[in-house]
Amino acid sequence: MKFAVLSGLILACLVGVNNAEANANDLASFHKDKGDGCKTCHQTPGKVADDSENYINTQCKSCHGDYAALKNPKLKIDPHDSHLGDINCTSCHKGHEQSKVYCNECHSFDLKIPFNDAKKKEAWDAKWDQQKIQQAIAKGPVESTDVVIIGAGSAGYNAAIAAKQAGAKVILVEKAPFSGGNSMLAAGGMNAVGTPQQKAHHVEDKVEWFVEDTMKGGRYANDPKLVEILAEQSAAGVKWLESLGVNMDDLKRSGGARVDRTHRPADGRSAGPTIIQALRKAADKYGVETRLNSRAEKLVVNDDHQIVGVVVHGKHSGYYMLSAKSVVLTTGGYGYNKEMIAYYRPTFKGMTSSNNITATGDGINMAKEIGASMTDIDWIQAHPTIGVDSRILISETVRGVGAIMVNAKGQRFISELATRDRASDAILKQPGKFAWLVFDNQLYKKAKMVRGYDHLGMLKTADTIDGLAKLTGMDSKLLASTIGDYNQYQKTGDDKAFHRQDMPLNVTQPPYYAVKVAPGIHHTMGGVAIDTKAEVLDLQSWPIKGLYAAGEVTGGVHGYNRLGGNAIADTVVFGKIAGENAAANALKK
Ligand code: MEZ
Repeated sequence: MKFAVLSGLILACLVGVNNAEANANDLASFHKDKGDGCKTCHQTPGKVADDSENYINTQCKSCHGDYAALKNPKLKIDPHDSHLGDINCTSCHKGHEQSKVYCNECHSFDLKIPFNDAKKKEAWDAKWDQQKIQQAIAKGPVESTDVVIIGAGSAGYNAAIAAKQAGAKVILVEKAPFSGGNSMLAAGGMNAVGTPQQKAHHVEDKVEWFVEDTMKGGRYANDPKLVEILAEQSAAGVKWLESLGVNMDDLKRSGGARVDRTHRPADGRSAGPTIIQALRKAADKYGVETRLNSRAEKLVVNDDHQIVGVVVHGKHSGYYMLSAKSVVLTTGGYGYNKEMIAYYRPTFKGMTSSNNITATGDGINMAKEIGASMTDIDWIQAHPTIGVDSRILISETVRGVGAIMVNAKGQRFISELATRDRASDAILKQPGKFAWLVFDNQLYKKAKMVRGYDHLGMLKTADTIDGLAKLTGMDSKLLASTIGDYNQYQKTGDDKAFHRQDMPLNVTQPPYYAVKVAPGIHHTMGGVAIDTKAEVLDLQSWPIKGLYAAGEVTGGVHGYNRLGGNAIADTVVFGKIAGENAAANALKK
């Protein structure tokens, strides 16, 4: 009886919601039909919200609860329990227009959202309107601050917190409705040398080794002065992240590194989301003003070619100029800008990308417009192991922990720990231009991130090697002999076939797993030229006064090929340097 009443109630609610939903045109009219006035969402009805839509989001949460409350354990894929973290509800749920599931941009989930068939409006950020930019400049600044930081990924947050700690007034602008950029997608970790973590794991390492590995990986095209700073300040960078609430106690090896120096969260979670969550909180705590839905569109310089401000295009506030003595570009690379990829590397045209949809090279283009110099702008990295049929990166950590890589027939073809450029080239020469990462239950238990791939349905699983071969279409005998040989190499510590340096695990314990991978755009090594103070250089190699940059928007740190774990290191070390110097410049008398 009780069950009947309860199920009747649930049904009535569902029917009620469905009817209301069927009658309503969009989320706003749905609320209105339920008797909620405009004030439910809007502080002052008729008046535009702040660009970040903070008020609306507080209202959403006050009625529906926060993300923890919205988690639904019955769902296999729960969009309210994702690596995006505690982002704004309005990132996906739109009041007066078509709602949008951001997860579908990278995953092949095809998740549905209420009102995804509402009227589609032209996106507020569809255009860069030069006339409006010029009008904003002619009108002059509507607001003044010490430092503007453009782009809220790891570099942006680190710069913002460092500048704020140095005493500057900081505004951090981000074009997306959520923060995190590419950093939020980073699976691996942060390279650092001389840390207590390396000591605890008995890893001997040296600053010179870090420098040498990075230079070798970058084919010696890197700026050695920048690489030295990266290595020298990496341990302090890990300490700084820890001071902001990030745990980096696990240690793994990435391709091209001679020892384990990639620091990762000890709970096995992906590094990027963990770091971004902590940085978001720290930025709030230190009073950084973060403006979402706010795209910087023009750097403004005076007649002496010094930075005086930025034109920002806000979702609700339109075009306005912010005056600032210092501006820091932390806009990331151009790994999701198809035109720029095709222009700079025609052979990569149409290749899949692991990048966030925000990585469109805006900072590079803005800096170019005011005469910034570019370094290695055409060097683009393909990561060898992007999941086929999605844009999900299968972290290098999986190979670092012990997975082997085989081709469509089941044969190894390169050391799994080769640098990314070599591994990607090798995969593209295999039949079908893809590969399988193969591992066993030992690795499944050790590399916790693998459970995430399993959860996403990316793994093939079988209790025998033969079964795995059947599932994946590999040749059973070849796969068995590849694994047999590898296990022998692992036992003797001598990879006679491909000279893999580190073989922590054999492949002997069922169940066995395979994940299909292929190369995809991962990192754009080139970008604005910077000096050791993270000042942006002009075409004569002089600093453009007041302009700083850090992270993937810059060139020079990684040469022609970035090593795994060096991106987060770059964003932390140079983000902090850029923030500190931007603050010092803005505050000097
Ligand atoms: O730094 C990276 O890009 C990295 C470690 C990626 C990965 O494979 O996890």
